[in-house]
Amino acid sequence: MPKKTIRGKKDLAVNGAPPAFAEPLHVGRPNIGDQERFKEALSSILERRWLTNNGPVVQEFERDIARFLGVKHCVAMCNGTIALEIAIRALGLTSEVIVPSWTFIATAHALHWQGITPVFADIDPLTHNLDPEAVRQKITPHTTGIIGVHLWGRPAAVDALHELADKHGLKLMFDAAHAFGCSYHSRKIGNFGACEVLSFHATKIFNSMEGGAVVTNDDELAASMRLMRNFGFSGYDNVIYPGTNGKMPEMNAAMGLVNLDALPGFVSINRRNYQVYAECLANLEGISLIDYNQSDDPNYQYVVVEVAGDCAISRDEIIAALHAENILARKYFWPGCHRMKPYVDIHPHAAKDLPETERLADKVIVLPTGTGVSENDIEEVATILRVLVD
Ligand code: T4K
Repeated sequence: MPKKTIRGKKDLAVNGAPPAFAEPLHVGRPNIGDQERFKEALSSILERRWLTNNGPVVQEFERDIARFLGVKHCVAMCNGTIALEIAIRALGLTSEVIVPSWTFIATAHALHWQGITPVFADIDPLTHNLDPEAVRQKITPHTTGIIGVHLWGRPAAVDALHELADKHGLKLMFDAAHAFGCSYHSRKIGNFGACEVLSFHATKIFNSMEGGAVVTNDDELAASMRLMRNFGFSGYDNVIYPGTNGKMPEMNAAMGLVNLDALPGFVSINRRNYQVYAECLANLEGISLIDYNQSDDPNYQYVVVEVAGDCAISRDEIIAALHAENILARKYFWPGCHRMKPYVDIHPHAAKDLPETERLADKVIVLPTGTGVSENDIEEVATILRVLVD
């Protein structure tokens, strides 16, 4: 709960006043469903003494996720990053793969970690997603695939990327870490490309504490990913694939099942939060909230604003002022993967081909939302923003 009245700049914490919130207001506070049901599920797991290695709860979780998304296979994993790595390997990607730089670092790392070069293509400033024309310009004889990201849960340019991949004989997959439950042309995200990767990290709208999955309609791909997540074992004593340990523990699947039932409630709170932000921030000079298209079934996981170049105060000053109030807004995904050390080493001049990414990286703020954030909290955040840009 906010605890002070703000009438002007002198009431702000950056100017010596007490912070608006006694406890931090987070962007990624976990949404948690029925705690009693989770505790019961945990007791059963302990009684059964089957804790991991494709246990019954994981199998139920996989069936429920596949049904919810209308996809043939869900291969549950220990987190989204390992799920990306396994999908990349199972698809046989090598050499160069085109990705956005405007994404969480895991998208690029999952390639780099396996000796594949992520080649960064620029984004469309309106959607924040890969610009297919920029992708086309990055295709070389070494390119083997494209990873689109449905950033903020807004679908990537799925059709155009499919067309491009088909034309050039490239594999296409999607990082759908933000897009659980969202749709593209009335089909759930999860059904596009060769496969799509989900994250169920604690900070995601739908979480299994840690967790992730690859979903696909390709039987062969699903079968090879199942082997790869379990060291390549095909029965006792027989390894037929290179593999790793990507298994989801039973406890995480239990959390996932409880939260899957609660998902409609989480989305409706996020939608309400988004609408309150939209009302409170309307007509605020220099700050604009990104839109969601109703027909894409947005999950409203992220409340993203852009600070205009001519705003009275810079994005970084706003972030500093919000943090002083205990509002832990984030600059996701500043400064762009291409400006992080491992990728500066590989592509020292990447920025010149990424003008939209560069521009956006200096503008974006992600504001707190989720079931832990109330209408009052949002009104207070908006009041502070209004005073800041005044
Ligand atoms: N692809 C994309 C596009 C992604 O965004 C991600 C992950 C991945 C792939 C990889 O999926 P995973 O391997 O993670 O399954 C967070 C998350 O750790 C990460 O999952 C997420 N994207 C990314 C966007 O955000 P950080 O480093 O910003 O997290 P952190 O620790 O600063 O936490 C964020 C906020 O949430 C803080 O204010 C604290 C709060 N929080 C966090 C946790 C873990 C809580 O209140 N409770 C908690 O339990 O990366």
